[in-house]
Amino acid sequence: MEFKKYLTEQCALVEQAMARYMLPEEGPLANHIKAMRYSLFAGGKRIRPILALAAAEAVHAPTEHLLPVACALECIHTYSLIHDDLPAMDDDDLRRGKPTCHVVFGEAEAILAGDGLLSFAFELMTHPDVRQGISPVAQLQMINIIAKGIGPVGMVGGQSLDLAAEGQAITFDHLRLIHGYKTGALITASVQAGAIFGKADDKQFAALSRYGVQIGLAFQIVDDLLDVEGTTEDLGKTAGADAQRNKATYPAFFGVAKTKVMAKEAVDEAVNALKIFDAKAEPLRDLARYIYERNK
Ligand code: GRG
Repeated sequence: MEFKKYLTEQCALVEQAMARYMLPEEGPLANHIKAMRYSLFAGGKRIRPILALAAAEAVHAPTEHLLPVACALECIHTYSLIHDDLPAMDDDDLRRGKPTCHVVFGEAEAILAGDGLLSFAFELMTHPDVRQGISPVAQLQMINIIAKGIGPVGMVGGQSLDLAAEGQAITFDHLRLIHGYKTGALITASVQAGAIFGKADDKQFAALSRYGVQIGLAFQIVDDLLDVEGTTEDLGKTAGADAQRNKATYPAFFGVAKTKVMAKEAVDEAVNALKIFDAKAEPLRDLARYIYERNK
């Protein structure tokens, strides 16, 4: 119950910050900004920003000046969803319970809305507010880690591998590689960004990185499971889409029961990685359990 309250409060904090930092829908660019805002404010669990804030909290850092970076992580995540849903990629018409960006604004504007959100994320990460909580060197290090996590040897590379693997017989090792890049890299980078902002020492940074890798893995395994067991209504996106596209997934390799065990193992390993931290890391531990138990 206490964690549920924490999650609601952190989600509200992120929503308020996004409302504060996001461009207003006015002037000659109103339609472009409207498309960005449409997908950004369509709901979403806000897991990546909340993870960044919780990682900073775990090393006893005040998080107020991390908020622009938290918002940037959500902008990046939203851009990836908009582009993932495009006809040239997964061609989905439902996301976060609403028609996808390209259905509402057209394909070209949806591409630009994604590009706009990605670029705006870099404005947010270099926002003057962030500099009040971090040295310029650490800020650069944080931006570098996020850029790597979302780039060619991260999320974008993972998406490329994922598309190439569609309909192909791939090995489990290759599936793990895809998941690690496509989903895990941004989640890990979110945790690491919070750690750097919070001035984590080397040992703390290594532990938080191990945590990030494991929850990234758990997140994607559960996503695979929800595609099989969840409903379109709960998920806000089309259930059963992986099977329809003949995608390799954990349940396709191992069946549902074993996949659940594997997700739980990843969560346990994530929690285990946090044993050097005190009670301030409790939200991170709870977030790992939440990732396993979520139904959307
Ligand atoms: C197009 C560059 C590019 C990358 C796409 C994120 C991604 C890579 C594709 C999305 C496809 C997908 C379903 C991936 C599985 C994991 C995932 C990112 C799920 C959606 O994230 P949630 O559950 O969504 O955090 P909300 O809506 O809650 O933010």
